Amino acid sequence: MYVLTTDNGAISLKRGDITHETADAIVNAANSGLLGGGGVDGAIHRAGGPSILEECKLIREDQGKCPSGSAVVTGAGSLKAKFVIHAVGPIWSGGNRNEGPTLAAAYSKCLNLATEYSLASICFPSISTGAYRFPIEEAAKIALETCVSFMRGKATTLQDVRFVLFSDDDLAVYASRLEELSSTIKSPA
Ligand code: AR6
Repeated sequence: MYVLTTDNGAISLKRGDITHETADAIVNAANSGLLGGGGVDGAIHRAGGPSILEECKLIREDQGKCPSGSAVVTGAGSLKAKFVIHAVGPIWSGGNRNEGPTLAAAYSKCLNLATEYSLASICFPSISTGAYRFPIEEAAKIALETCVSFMRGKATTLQDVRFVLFSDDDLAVYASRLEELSSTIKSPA
């Protein structure tokens, strides 16, 4: 079990299919168009049913595309969740196009939205490390640092922040980044 405990709650890692998770919110690695795609996006729309796309279309009509580094909320259709938070990560293009801060912003936006909606649990996939080709070592560090710093520093309703990684290799990368972070965190004297 890979867990880092903070004052607010736990950040944990597991291998699995995010569409099978039970949580208040499941995060989707979406694109700016918000109208579905492959990877985890395709899996969430398939498993959750058509109501998720209908809500995404309404959001598109209302506010246009969702920029990278941001996120929007819909219901979760038939998933075992109350909400899907559709987060748009950056497309990797070498690392000099603000990809790191944009990825951190996408995670922060999800954590802030979950808090705004008074949610206790949230599941993240590894945003941007599939079709968007963000190197997973660096993405994992950014993802975990953003969540740890949020859970340590902010007043939040969140108690359970769960990363659901799709392969053993991805889980191993996240686990070693989490271990590094755990060793740098000092308990108060
Ligand atoms: N559960 C958990 N993780 C999954 C699942 C699943 N069911 N399926 C895939 N992954 P990607 P991105 C992992 O490509 O890089 C889409 O077409 C996958 O192994 O889904 O942010 C969107 O519409 C990888 O580790 O998202 C966008 O156009 C991670 O999820 C674009 O891809 C993210 O891979 C977004 O690209």
